[in-house]
This record gives sequence, C-alpha cells and structure tokens, in this order.
Amino acid sequence: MEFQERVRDALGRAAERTRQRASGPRRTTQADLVEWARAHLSDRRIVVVSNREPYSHVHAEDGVRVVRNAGGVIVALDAVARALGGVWVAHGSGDADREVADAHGRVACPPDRPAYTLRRVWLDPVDHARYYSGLSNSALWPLCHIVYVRPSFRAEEWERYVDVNRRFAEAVLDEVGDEPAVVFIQDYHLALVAGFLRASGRDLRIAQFWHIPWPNPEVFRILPWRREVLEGLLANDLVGFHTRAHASNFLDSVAAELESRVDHGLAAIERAGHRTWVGDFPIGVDAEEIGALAGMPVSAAAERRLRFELALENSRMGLGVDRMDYTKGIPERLEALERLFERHPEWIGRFAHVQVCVPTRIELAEYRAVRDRTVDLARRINDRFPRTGGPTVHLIERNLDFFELVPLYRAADVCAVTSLHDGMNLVAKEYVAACTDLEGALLLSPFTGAARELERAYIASPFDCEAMAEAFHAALSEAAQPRRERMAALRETVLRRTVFDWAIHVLDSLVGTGLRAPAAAGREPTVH
Ligand code: ADQ
Repeated sequence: MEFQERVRDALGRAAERTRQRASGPRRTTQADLVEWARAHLSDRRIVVVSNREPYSHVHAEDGVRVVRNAGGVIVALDAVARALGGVWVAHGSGDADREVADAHGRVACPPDRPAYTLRRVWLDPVDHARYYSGLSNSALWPLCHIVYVRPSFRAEEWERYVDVNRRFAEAVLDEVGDEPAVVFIQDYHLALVAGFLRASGRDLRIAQFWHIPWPNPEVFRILPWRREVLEGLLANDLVGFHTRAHASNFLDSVAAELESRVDHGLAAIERAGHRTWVGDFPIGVDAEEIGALAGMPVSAAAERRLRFELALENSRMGLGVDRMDYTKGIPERLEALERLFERHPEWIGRFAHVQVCVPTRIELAEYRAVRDRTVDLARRINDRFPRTGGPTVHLIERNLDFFELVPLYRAADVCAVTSLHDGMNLVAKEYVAACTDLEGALLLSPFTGAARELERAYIASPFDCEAMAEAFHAALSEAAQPRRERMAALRETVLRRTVFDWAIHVLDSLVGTGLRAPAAAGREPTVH
C-alpha cells in the first residue's frame, strides 16, 4: 500500500474515533450522505456533470498514475456517485486519460475501487482556448466577480461554448438512455447543458450549482448572450448559489431580462410552463476529516519540519492559500503586510508570511500580471524588511497535496483570505477545521460568501490597505482567551455545516418531498 493510502486509512480510523468521542451535536458525514442517497435516489440514476474530472490519469516515470483531483466539491460529489454507482461526465484533462478509457471515453472510478463510471468529454486546443479560457474565464468569470477586470465578449468563443455545452449534454443523454435520472450540473462553464437536456424530452430532474457570485442586473445586462444563459439555467428544476444575495441577484436578472413570473417570496421562476426553484446552499468542508488529519502525528512532524526549514522558531507565521487569481486579493494582502511593518515595526523579523499559490489560467494576461505583481511585492518586502534565517514572504508556487496543506494550516498563527470577491472560499473553512487546538486567527474579506457565516473572523476589506494592516496586527496581538473564543465560535459554524450537508440539502431540495421552496427574500411576486 502506498504511503498516502496508509495515511488515508489511518485518517478514516482517526475521524471515526473523533466522532465516537465527540460529545457535542452529531455532525453530518460522508456516511450520512451515502445513506440519504440510497434512501432517496435509488429509483433514478445520478449523473454529475462538471468541467473538471474527479480523477485524472497522467504519465509518470513509473507508468500511468492516477491523480485524485482536490477540492471539497469533488470529494462530496465523488461520495454521491460512489454511493449510487452513477455516472460523472467531465472533461478528460489528464495526458494519459485517453489511453485508459474505452471507445466512449468511459473509465471505472475510483480506479482502485470502482463504483461509478467516469465519462470523459474530449476537448481539443481550440475548445480549450474558446470555451474554457475564452467564454468561461474571460467573459463569465470577470462578469460575475466585480473586481473591475473588464470581461471580453467574442462571438467565436460563444459559439464554441454552445458547442462544448451541447457535447457535454450529449454525453449525459448517451449515459442515461431512457432511464429516469437526476442530473447535477456544476458551475458557470456549463450554463447551457440543462437547456439541451430538457430539449431531449427525457425524464430528468436537473439541478445546477453556481459556485461563483451572480452579479446584479445592471452588471449582468452587459453580457451579449444574457438571455441564452438565463434560458439555459431556467431549464433546471433547481438553481443554487452560496448566498441569498446571489440568489436574489439571479431572480432580479431574470425579472429584468425575460418574460417570466418571478416569485421572490417562494424563490421560484415560471417560464413557458416550467418552474425553476432558486435557493442559497452555502457549501462547507469535510471538517472532521481535516480535523482528524490535523491531529495526526504525521501532521505534527510535518509542522515541526516546516518550522525548522523556514526558521520560524522565533517568528509568528501568516498563511495564504489560493489559486493565483486576480479575484483572490493576493497583491493587496502583501501590500497590507508591507503597511503592517511600516506601522508596527515590532513585527519586523518576528513575522513571516507563507503564500501558497497554485498557478492557474496562465494563458491569460491578467493572470500572468497578478503573478508578476505578487513576485515583485514579495521581493520588495523581503528587501525592505529582512528576517534572520529565512524570507519574510515565502512563496510556494505549486499545487500541494492535502497532506502538505494541513500541516501549513496547523502551523499558521493567522490565515489571510483577502478575496476581492468570492462565491464562498473554502480555504477559510479548511483553516478553521484544521485549528483543532483553537490556536489560530482567520483574517477574512467581507466580500467572500464565507464572511456571511464566519462573522467572528477578523474582517477587513482588501480595498482598504490601512484597515487590513491593522487587522493583521489585531489578529497577531489579541490576548489568547478572546482569540480562542473567536476560533471556537468559527469552528462551531464550520462543523455544523459540512460539505455533506450541502450535497444533501441541494439534492433533497431537488428530489425530496417534491421541490421544497428554499429560503429567499420575502418579497411579493413580480410578473414580467
Ligand atoms: P475556488 O475559486 O477555486 O473555488 P476556493 O473555494 O478557495 O476557491 O477553493 C480552492 C480549493 O483549492 C481549496 O480546497 C484549497 O485547499 C485548494 N487549493 C488552493 N490553492 C492550493 C494549492 N496551492 N495547493 C493545493 N490546494 C490548493 C470556487 C469558487 C469559490 C467556492 C468554491 C466551491 O470561486 O468561491 O468556495 O468554488 O464552491
């Protein structure tokens, strides 16, 4: 058995022991999701659809290796698909993916313990440039994140987006055949899939979760294909967002753009005889597993190694973990740190910041620019405010395995999540989940979905450098007792709503006792 598998097995046992010892309220776990799915979805196949695949096959020195792609959403949906033996339709992005799949792009997953079918959709370089880098990430992503990066709209990208969405839908239909099915679509790459599915006339219950913010109607109306996107999404029975504000913006956008009956009170939209429910379902993390991993001796050893390697014995440690994306406020975070050293020189030489940033979408100029700014700022801070034994700002520019990430969470005295705009932000919740000893502080941007739930964090705007510098100072200086009380309150929230609650909540709203109305702003229905 490989080292990581052994750790994973031990982790499962540790999480179970933690659960058995826990005296507080019972938390929702993967087993609950599996049980729920067996009880409520057994008469329908489940098909998950996402751009990203849960497992990739890649070439390595010793042959073809399987990589389990990270992220809370993938883990939760993997649990649903495993429980039901369903199908997952996703882009086959590994460089050995084709070699291991059959003629239809199918491969059994998880590869070591097959339980469901991964159906890979193949994209060529033009698809990638136009559907992914183009319409998805140069138009919809900046449109939905209001951070003043101007979206660009190109007809050929839209055409390719339509085409790729159609191919995803065809793959779904090919898999379900004439059987009734539940289809759960993820995110903004696939806004048109539900429309193609509905047009097939098959017996499908369809839900879509929009993981990023939804802008207000004034912003949304600049999208040339706004009606097509809305019509595609309204082909779903249920559309979910992380926050009520984003759900409300979606209702307002539909009301402004389409002839429809928008019921803000029920959070439902009727158009052309079809009803779509709209709800807010804040996503969580597998807090128990993260906590169990944080408590294992391997994590403690890794933390000690890290502290030694970075010469942190006499320094407090800050941490940032992000995709290198302009929405995450990474340069703004470093500017605030520079200001911290100017305003509070007592931290010079006594505080180091570790910034883990995985390169992403580097084919786009805005992403290269944010990386260059980050590297320049780190260099400037290290020149201006040196520290004995190691850098003041330490950049790690690669993807870390969770077994590497959790020791970093453990070690950090303060974790900074400074997004300019973010649907939820899972790093904030992962950090809190890892702080089992309550020794840590979360600095959080108010422009994240997470800030709506994690009110006891040190909240500071990334657009206000002075305020963020002071928030760093406060997080590092507050007395132990109130700081620990804050962390205990944050942990209660994160443990109460796990990623498994999220999946059950969305799917139960879709197939439970008929479609239940999720909570929404209590306003009178408007008819347009
Ligand atoms: P993202 O924008 O990707 O997600 P986030 O929610 O923070 O943002 O999730 C990032 C995930 O990637 C976390 O699980 C984190 O641990 C991991 N990660 C980040 N950098 C890493 C690194 N260098 N190495 C390894 N792992 C790393 C989108 C939306 C969010 C929303 C999620 C889920 O933009 O707002 O919270 O979907 O709905």
